[in-house]
Amino acid sequence: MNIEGIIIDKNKKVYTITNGKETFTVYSENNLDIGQCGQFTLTMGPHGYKCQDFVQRDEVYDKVYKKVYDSLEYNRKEWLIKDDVTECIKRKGVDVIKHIITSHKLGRKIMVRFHNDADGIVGGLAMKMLLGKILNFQNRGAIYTPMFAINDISLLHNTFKPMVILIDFGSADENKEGLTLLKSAGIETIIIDHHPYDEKPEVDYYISPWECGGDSQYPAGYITCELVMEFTDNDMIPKLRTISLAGDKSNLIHLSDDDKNKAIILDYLAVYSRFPNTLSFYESVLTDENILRSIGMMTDEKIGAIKKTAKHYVKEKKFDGLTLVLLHLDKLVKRQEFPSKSKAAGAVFEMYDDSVILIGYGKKLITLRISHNAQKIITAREIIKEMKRLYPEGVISGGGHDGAASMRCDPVFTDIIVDEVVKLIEMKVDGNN
Ligand SMILES: [Mn+2]
Repeated sequence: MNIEGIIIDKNKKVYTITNGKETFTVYSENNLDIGQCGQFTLTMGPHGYKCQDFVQRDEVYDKVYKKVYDSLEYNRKEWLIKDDVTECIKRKGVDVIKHIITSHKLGRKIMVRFHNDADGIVGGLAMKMLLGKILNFQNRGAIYTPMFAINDISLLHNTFKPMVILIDFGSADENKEGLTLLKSAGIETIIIDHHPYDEKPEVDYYISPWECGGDSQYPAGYITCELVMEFTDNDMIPKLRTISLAGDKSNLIHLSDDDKNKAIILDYLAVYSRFPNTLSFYESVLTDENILRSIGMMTDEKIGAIKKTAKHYVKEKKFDGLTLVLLHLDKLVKRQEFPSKSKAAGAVFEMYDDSVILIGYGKKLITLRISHNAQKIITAREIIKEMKRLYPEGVISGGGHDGAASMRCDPVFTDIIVDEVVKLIEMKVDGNN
């Protein structure tokens, strides 16, 4: 029997070959590699198929790809959030997911990197549930640094047509260097993100609500879940959607306390999980009521303690219809512990009502929280953009959303920049009155 196919897996001399419709387990004396494609001549022996002859033909890859791609059907009903933005994301995103599934089925190496918070974790989990076993990394921070890129290139460079998928980060300018490295190594790159950008990142596929007339309110994990659900019936994914929305405090729909608690638990775990392939761990925690309950108690306690002591580290300034809050984070939060400085700033921010700008600062971090109402005066992104312009050597990196964003600063400059942010806000308030 002759088949046109691709080797998608191997274990010593036993190969898995697909022709796009069926897979064959084949024994071969030849030393072949994953990704090799062409015509295989098979004979059936007492122990299964044996490869008698193999002729490499590169064009077979595209043929098999097309067969698999065209055979993928989506099975879906309505998205949780149904509007023009999600309609557009769906239209553009479904084909990208088809490409990912097909690539995975053809034996390509796929690495998923996700932001280390609830939203990012949800996106990573959805991808894992779609594809099964994948190489996954929790990305420390929201930037794809050259260090991470080199790490990934070294892991992937000898594998068959590798692909990197970044979830919930990768859009801001600071990612350029890392993304350029990936590109130069010939690694196909896909970003699913909802962070805003100045310049659209140059990657092979880019899925973002900002490309569809939306904004950060449509979190990356949520988008990933909905797109993945087009292709799989896994019953955990619908629940993950709302955890993502809760994690990034989206107010597009009403969210339950259970969603909010689970999001906080993922944020908690993310602070401490520094090992590779964390997704299986998160998955098992989310399905274990006992662990959920005990971690839930711990996070409640820690956030409660933060809220209680925050008043000692807070300075407030009242304007007409706006409260400006300065929060000293280094004393409030322990390094490398939950909640992170930015999550602590978020928790304190929640204690205020609708018109508030909070500036949380530590030795080398400034994090901003701006309520929806106050974003009419100025957004967190505008502030960071202006600080980067004024202190290019003081702001090491910075970015985020309109209502929540952070800057890493050279410690020499942090206090100066905080003063400058206050001045800028005062100026804007004056201008508005
Ligand atoms: Mn996010």
